[in-house]
Amino acid sequence: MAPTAATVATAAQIIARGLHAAGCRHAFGMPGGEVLCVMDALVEAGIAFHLVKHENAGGYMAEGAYHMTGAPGILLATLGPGMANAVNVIANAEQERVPLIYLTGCVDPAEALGYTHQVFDHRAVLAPITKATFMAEDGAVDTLIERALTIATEGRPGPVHIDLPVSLAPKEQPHARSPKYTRPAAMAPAEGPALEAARAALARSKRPILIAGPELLFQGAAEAAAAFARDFAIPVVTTYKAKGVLPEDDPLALGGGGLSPLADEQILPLIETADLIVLAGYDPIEMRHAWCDPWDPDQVPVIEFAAAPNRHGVHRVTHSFAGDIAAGLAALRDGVAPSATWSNGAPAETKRALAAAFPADESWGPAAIADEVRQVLPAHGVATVDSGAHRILLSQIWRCSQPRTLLQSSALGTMGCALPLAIGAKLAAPETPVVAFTGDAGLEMVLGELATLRDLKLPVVVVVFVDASLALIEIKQRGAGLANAGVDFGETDFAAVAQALGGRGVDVTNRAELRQAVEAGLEAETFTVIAAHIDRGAYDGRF
Ligand SMILES: Cc1ncc(C[n+]2csc(CCOP(=O)(O)OP(=O)(O)O)c2C)c(N)n1
Repeated sequence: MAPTAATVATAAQIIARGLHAAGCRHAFGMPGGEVLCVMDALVEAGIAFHLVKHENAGGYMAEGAYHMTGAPGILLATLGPGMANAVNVIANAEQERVPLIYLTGCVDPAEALGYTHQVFDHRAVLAPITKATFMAEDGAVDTLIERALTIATEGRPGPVHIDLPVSLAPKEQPHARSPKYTRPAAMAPAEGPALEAARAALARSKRPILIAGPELLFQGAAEAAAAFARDFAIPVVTTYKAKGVLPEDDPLALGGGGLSPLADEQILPLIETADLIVLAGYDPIEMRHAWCDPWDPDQVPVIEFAAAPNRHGVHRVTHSFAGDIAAGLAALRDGVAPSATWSNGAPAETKRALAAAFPADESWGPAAIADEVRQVLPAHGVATVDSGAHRILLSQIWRCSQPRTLLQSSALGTMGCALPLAIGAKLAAPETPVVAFTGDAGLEMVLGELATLRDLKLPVVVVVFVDASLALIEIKQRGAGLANAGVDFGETDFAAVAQALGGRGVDVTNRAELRQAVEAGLEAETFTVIAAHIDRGAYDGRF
């Protein structure tokens, strides 16, 4: 039906309304003259626009909001320098499977033929790190936003870029349809020989193991996977991103693997003795080299349920079912009676060995910091953690009883994500207590976003591990027998910086001070930075 004159919307309004219809309520970014119209349309559509200090951090805030709401994230940047500032977070969204709509302004294509200031090919920069990149076209903006949302959310989610020419944004689109965004229903595996063989393998198995990954989260299939594991007494290893799929105090939960050699030393030998491996939403993009070809699918049945066909070549499987993972697990167990597993008690022994490898009872140090905050933060509280030595140790120690309660960049593994992830999560779920853990170098990358916390009046607690060192890289440098260079830096007074930016700042050097600071921070009106001082070398031999 053709719209009446009164309802004719501009290109920017059509995009904004489409995003609103998809559930988006928050957008983040830094405007320039070229995107003012888009910003205005977002707000008019009912999507709050949050001004950030750096576009890249804005993308992580959008991701944090996505984890809390399930709606795609929105990042807005102006042309040229604005667009280029977010390259890291777009690559991150691609690797971490985050549905992110990246809106940028651009000069009109006709103008770009004879004008060079701030002009380069945005789409060429973003093509390898997005699921799709589009230039909006007059008369097809309605189709564009529908396609962008579908592509960002279907299968394995990821970022989609829309470049909107300056003069198209305010242009009325008289023939536009109202946005219709239909999330495709996922497919269950069809009956057939592959499914029958998989069922037979489950029925025969005495030593099954389940490896759970983040595709369970975006498909809402975590509970189905946990129930399957419990009903069939199958021990569960997760990636870092999938921690909490099975509450980690469950005897069957073996915690997260993939990044810590010390943890993998315990986990991989157990996998080697399994007689059935079930991969549930497992995506090896989070895993290091030890997880390349960790099994031989000709020797042990490996049954994979994935959101989309795997083309990664990282490992091989016996049967692969792409589509609805919960439906896949239901089809697998259909008609199979659970029986006793692991009569040798090996998974319980692995769990004990993992706990012994990562003791958290030290009087002070990085493990004590994780342990103490875990005791204070309620089970539904959300923690974010940056990249560095602190992340690997914390991810092994931190127990999640629900999924999406430890957010991190575990595929791209970028620094500078923890603070903005926490900001986005807190903004989208104000009742949820949120703590960000970061190294001192990681925090120094994004210090300006403390001012964003101030402006948004969010009482996020930021715990910074202060050791004046790029600890993870210093360990590698020393391990390689290289001279110390480029890994040490001066100690920043983070408490003073926090106060200067309108927040609270506290220095702590023991468990009691830390506990008190976290408790006070969670009750405060504004943000708190807790500078937790640890010794250089505190991570040596720890992961
Ligand atoms: C954007 C980015 N730059 C560089 C790296 C490489 N890198 C990984 S960890 C790390 C050190 C981080 O230091 P800090 O934040 O102090 O944490 P720590 O290792 O001391 O826990 C570096 C430089 C990275 N992952 N991301």
